Amino acid sequence: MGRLICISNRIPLGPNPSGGLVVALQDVLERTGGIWIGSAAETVEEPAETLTEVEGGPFRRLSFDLSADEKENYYAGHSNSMLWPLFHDRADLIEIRSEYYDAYRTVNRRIARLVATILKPDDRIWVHDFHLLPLAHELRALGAKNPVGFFLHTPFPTPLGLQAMPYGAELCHWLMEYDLVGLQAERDVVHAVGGMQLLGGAELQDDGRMRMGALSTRIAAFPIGIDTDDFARLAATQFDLLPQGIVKPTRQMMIGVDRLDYSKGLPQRFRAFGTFLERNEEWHRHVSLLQISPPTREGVKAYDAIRDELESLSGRVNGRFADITWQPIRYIHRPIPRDTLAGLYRAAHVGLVTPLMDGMNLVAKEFVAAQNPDDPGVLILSRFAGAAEQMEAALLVNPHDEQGVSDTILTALTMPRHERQERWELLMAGVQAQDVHWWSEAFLSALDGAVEGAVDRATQAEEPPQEAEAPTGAA
Ligand code: GDG
Repeated sequence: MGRLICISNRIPLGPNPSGGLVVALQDVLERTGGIWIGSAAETVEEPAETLTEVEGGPFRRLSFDLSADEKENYYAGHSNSMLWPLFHDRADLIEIRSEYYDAYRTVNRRIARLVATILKPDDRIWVHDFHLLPLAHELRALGAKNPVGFFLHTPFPTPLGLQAMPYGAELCHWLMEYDLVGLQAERDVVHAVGGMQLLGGAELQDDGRMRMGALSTRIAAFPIGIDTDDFARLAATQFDLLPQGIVKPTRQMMIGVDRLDYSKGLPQRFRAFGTFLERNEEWHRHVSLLQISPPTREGVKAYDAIRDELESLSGRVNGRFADITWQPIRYIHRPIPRDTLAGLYRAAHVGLVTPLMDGMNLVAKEFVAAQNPDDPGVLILSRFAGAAEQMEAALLVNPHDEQGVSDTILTALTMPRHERQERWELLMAGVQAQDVHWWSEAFLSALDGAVEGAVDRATQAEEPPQEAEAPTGAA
C-alpha cells in the first residue's frame, strides 16, 4: 500500500486539543511511512519553494512557509473571517475582500506545487478542512492523478447560505476534483448536494455520486469521534487527582468547554443559566457552572467582541446572584491541561454543550466517555451540533430558546439515577462504536472505494476547468 499524505493548515505538534485526529492517523501514517504536511510555526519574509522537515514526532512531518501577509489574508482573512462564519451560518460576519481570495488561491497553489515535488504515484492524499478547499483542483492542474480525499471539520452551508459567497459555484467545482468529500453529518451532505446542484449545476447520479461534466465525486458523512476508551481511562484516573473542594456534596457542577468562538453559543448559555437561577431560587448555592473557554483567533474582530460580551455577562449573572460562599459562574479564559479536563468532566453532573452551529462537537463525546457508569452525569446538547444526529439519548435543546434551556437544566439536575444510566449507556455505546479509529478507517476505505468508482482522471485532464473570476472590491 502507498503512503498516506495528510495535509492540514497546521501540523499537529505536541499536546494539542485536536489530539484525537493524530491518534487516529498515527497508525496508518507509521505503517505506510506517511507524512503530515502543514504550515510552519513562524512566518517568513519570502516563502520558500521547498518543504521543511519538522524534527521529532512519531511520523514524518513537513512544513510549508507562510509570509506575514499570507497569514493575515489566507488564514485570518479568507479562512477565519470569510469561510468560518459562512460555514457557521453567520453570513452577517463575513468579510469579502479580493486580497483574501487572492492569498487563499496563492497559498493553495504553492502547497500543491510543494506536495507535487514529493508525490509518488501510489500515495493517497487526505486534505483536512476549509483552509485547503482548492487543493485537489490545484494538484490536478499539475497532473496529479492520486486518490485525494477531503474532510470538512465544520458544517457545510445551506445552498442559500452558499450564495453569500461571491464564488460559491467555484467552490463546488473545487470539491468535484476530490475523489471523496467527507462531511460530519447527514445534514451537511444534504446541504452540499443541494448547493452543488443549485450553484454548480452538478447532478446526483443513481449510484449516489455527484457528476459535473467529466468530473465525478462521492459525498458522504463520516462523523468524527474521539479515542473513547483512552479518554474514559484518563477521566477515571484524573478524577481522583482533582484538587479538593471541586466536588461538593451539597452542590452540583455543570461544565462547559469551548474555544471562545461565537459559534459555540456562550452568551446564550450564560443567559439561559441566569434565567434558570431567576426561576429556581431553591437551586441557589446548590449548582454552579464551570465554563472553560481558552482564547482562539485573537485579533480577529468578531472574537474580541465575544470575549468582551462574555466577561460582562458572567459578571452580571455573578453580581446578581452570588453570595459570599457561592459563585454561580466560574469562567476560565485560558487552556486547562487535558488530564485535568477529563477529571473535571467526570466530576460534573451536567455537560452543557449548546453551540449555535457546530460541525460535530467533540466535547459532547468526551463528556460522555468521562462519566462514572454507576452515577453518570447528564448531557445537554444543542440540536445544531453535528453530534446531535448520533446522540439522541442526550437532552437535545434549541440554544436560542433560553427559557427552554433553563427548563432542560432543571430536568437534568433532577433526573433520577436510573434514567441517567439508561441515557448514558445508549450514548456511550455510540461513542464507543464510532470512535476516532472507526472514523479514520471508514474514511480511508471509502476513499479507496470512491477511486474505483471514479472516471479515469486521464480523460478529465483533457478538459481543464474554467477559472471563475476573483471577487472584486471589499464588501
Ligand atoms: C472543530 C469543529 C469538530 C477545549 N478547551 C480545552 C481543550 N479543548 C478541546 C476539547 C476538544 C477540542 O478542544 C474542541 O473540539 P470541538 O469538536 O468541541 O470543537 P472545535 O475546536 O471547534 O473543532 C468541531 C472538530 O473540529 C473535529 O472535527 O468536532 O465541530 O468546529 O477535544 O477537549 N483541551 C485542553 N484544554 C482546554 O482548555 N487540553
